[in-house]
Amino acid sequence: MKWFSEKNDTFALSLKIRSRKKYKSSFQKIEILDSIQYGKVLVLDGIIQTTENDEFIYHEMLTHIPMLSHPNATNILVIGGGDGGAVRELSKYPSVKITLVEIDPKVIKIAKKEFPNISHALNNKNVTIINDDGSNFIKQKYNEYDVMIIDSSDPISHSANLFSTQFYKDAKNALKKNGILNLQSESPIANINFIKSIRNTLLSLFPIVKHYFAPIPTYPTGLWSFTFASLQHEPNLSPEKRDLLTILNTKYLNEEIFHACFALPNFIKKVLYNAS
Ligand code: SPD
Repeated sequence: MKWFSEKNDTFALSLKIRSRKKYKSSFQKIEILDSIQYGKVLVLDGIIQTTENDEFIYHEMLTHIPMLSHPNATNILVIGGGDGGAVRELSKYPSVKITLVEIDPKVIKIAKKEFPNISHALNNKNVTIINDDGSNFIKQKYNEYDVMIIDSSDPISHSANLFSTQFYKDAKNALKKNGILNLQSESPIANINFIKSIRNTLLSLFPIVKHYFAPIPTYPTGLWSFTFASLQHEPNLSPEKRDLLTILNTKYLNEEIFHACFALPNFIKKVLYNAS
């Protein structure tokens, strides 16, 4: 048996694997691993995106926190997320219309074949798939979406635009006035200053900016952040939404975690809120 390692300048995460398939698209290298610990794994340009055994934590936390906080989200935009995990979670809400904008059609094709339990909702009638760069796509959109989910890869290569000030301005315009923007915002242990810079940019556009955290064992450092931004809505679990959460069939998120995930460890508070 072999090992796969995701390596950056300072550390590596290794998985023992049974097999490794390699593909190439016009955007990136795509690999499918069969790992002992985490099941099948989607890797893009050497970076782990999705594993069968821990993806539920990431996708539930990325989608349900904003969806449950919004009083009535029906028109949803997902940027990135070609594996379909975010769309699967969003499809649990009645009467939603979901648009997925994924730059790389090959990721969707491979996800449908290799990860049916993650990608199945991509075939739903209420899901529209558009292959485009999300940062271009939202430039033509005004006052349209209730919730926007940014399910990007790390801020390099074609994903870098999805962390830019211009992108956040365009996202604000694309959202309805009571909309919520929610993004994956990297590891607080690897780069808390990056989260701080996202925070400062978003605070220049939205009065409400909140960060929350979850363990994602296969992302570097294992602790991951999400950032929630809105003009009107704070993260909130109303009594009706509490009832809805109990029937979403989530494996990670529950009422206690909904509240606890916003509790910030001191080292994060210190940087994000200049707390002593
Ligand atoms: N370090 C990798 C972070 C990737 C976050 N996005 C993953 C997309 C899964 N739908």
